[in-house]
Amino acid sequence: MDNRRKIAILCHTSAGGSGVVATELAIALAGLGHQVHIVATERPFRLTDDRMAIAGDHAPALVRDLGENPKGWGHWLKKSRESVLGWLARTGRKSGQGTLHFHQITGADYPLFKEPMTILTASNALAQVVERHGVEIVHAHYAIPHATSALMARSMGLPIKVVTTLHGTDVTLLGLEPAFAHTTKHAVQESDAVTAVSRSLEQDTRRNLGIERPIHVVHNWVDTERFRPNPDPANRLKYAQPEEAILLHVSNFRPVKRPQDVIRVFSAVARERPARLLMIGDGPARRECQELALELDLAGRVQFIDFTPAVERFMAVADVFLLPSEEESFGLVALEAMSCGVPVVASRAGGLPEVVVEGESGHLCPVGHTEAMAEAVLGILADPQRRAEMGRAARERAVRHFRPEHILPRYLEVYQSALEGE
Ligand code: GMT
Repeated sequence: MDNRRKIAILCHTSAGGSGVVATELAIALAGLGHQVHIVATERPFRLTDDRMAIAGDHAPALVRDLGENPKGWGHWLKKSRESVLGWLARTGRKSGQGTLHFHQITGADYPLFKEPMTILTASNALAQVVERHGVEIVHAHYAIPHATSALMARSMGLPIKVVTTLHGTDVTLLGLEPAFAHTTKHAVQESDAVTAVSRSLEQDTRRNLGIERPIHVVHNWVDTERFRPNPDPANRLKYAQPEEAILLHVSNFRPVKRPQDVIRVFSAVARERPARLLMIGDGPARRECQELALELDLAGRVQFIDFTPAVERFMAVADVFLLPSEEESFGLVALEAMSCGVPVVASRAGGLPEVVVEGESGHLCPVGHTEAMAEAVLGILADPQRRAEMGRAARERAVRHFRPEHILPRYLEVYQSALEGE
């Protein structure tokens, strides 16, 4: 796409992959020269201050302008911009100075309303942004409720195309709930273009919702400059003794992640060799995980660390990354770990086989088979040379297939096809 576009991105802001993907996409699009508007209830957690130069607040929308203050872009954006600019140069496309704005969706504060009115307030905020800034494309991340809000804005007669990205649980869990099934199907059917983050999710969407329309598969990407191997013995010593292996899990501790399985896998590993487990993040099942760790006599060997946007610090010290999810449409955290050169032991669920190659960049085991996962971990740890080879293969796979310049053009093609009416 050669023209600068005006794009609004509607996303969830809590610690979760869909918000990460939306944020990274927004930053990269601005880096390419497009005018990008993030519309959300609060600033997405990965859109940290150092990644967004503050140009001032303008009521009612908070507007922060990256383009006018490129010095504030920080290391990541510089690198990302360089890699995207490299891609532009190679493909003969033009670049330019883009802008990134954040618009906060404000709540409806009226005593009659007991329920949150997010669908309405989001579509209203979107309509304002579209009118004020001439937005042409609204990219809704996660069908519920964002695609519905975007469609509502379009039905107000605004000249926008709605692109919806399905991230996983919006289809695999929520889309199946009777409370959401009809509205999710409607959102997917009526969007001008739809993407899914894996082939597996594309197939689940067709199967679960009975959808026949085209769905473009656009995988998650990883910034391989930021997520890179960084062997630093001093950093490692903060978490474990030299002879101890470090296992790592990062998630929002929702039941779908099966975080208790991580504790069980670790328990079996720790019976056989010195090891530590780092559990990063927070969510509904964290307390249960802490209790299970105590019950299994693992106190002192499992460390729970609150969610941090700088997860790469922990990935750099890990020997194996664990992701035993029940469902996982892609597994962005697994890809980030691979990019840091860390082999992954995960469940053979959803799109994970599209990310982790069995026996090469890690191991995939049936969901809930914690003994098999522990064996896989012990196998990797038993042979340091093999572990290093797997780590290299994991990194190579991330670099070869999942860098922004591989994935970003796919989104641009989807935007183009939506503008042309598919
Ligand atoms: O994984 C989560 O709990 C968060 C969730 C989200 O929607 O924020 O992540 C989903 O989207 C990510 C980005 O596309 C994918 O990498 C994750 O695999 C997917 N999570 C699940 O399918 C459980």
